[in-house]
Amino acid sequence: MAPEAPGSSTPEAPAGPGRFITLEGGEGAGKTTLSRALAAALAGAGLPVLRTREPGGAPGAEAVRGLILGQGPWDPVAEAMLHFAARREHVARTIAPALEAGIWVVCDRFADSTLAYQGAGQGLSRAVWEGLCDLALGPLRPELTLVLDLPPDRGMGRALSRGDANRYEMQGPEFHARVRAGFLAIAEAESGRCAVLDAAARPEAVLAAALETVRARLGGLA
Ligand code: T5A
Repeated sequence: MAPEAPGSSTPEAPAGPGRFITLEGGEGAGKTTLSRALAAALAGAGLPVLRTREPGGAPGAEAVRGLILGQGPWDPVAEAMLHFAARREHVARTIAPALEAGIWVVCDRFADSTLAYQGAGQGLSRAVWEGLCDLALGPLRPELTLVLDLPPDRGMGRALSRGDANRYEMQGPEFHARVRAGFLAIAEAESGRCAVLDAAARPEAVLAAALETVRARLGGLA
């Protein structure tokens, strides 16, 4: 369902006909690679697709991304609020209009990343995360979340091979182990929405598993 529009007093907007898929996982798990391939496959099947990412995905949200990744350290609640401020802009300006227009949205990271990184990783309470979800997203939640699971040392090896580590990538192995466990706990608790994919597989195999899951859970693909 679409979120409440900024400034609107209507708590719940009507559901849009588009489909909302999110990709989640730790550093270097292959989300960007999969989002490109998945969006291309959906478009190849004749579906209207929008590929987007967090933090970012709208002009204001991209500006907040610069604050989150370029500055800090932040107080953990302030950091979570920055992620949700960016997310609210992203939803209001990009995701909700696309869903309302019948577009399939493939989003690289979403609210589960805040629960895994700021919650499991940095100690933010689930109650605060839930409050921020309700405030920023209204009833909007992804229909399908693909969790790319990979041992953190392998993912970090992939991410660091690009040579431009961000603030989160520079955290120690215990942090990344907690983030991985956080994503797996989310997937286990919400198995109807989430599917865990083996991100150690070759990119073509990860795409095949993703497409099989999309077909099984959402339909709409030949
Ligand atoms: N964050 C974000 C929070 O803390 N809270 C939040 O709420 C949100 C939304 C964003 C950072 O912000 C944090 C998490 C992040 O640290 P970012 O720069 O957007 O940072 O980076 P990430 O989202 O982490 O994405 P990465 O670019 O690090 O990794 P990806 O997208 O998972 O991986 P990808 O596809 O770029 O691949 C990395 C490398 O591996 C290769 C690719 O070719 C590439 O070289 N690769 C594979 N190699 C072998 N087998 C495969 N299957 C492969 N797939 C990809």
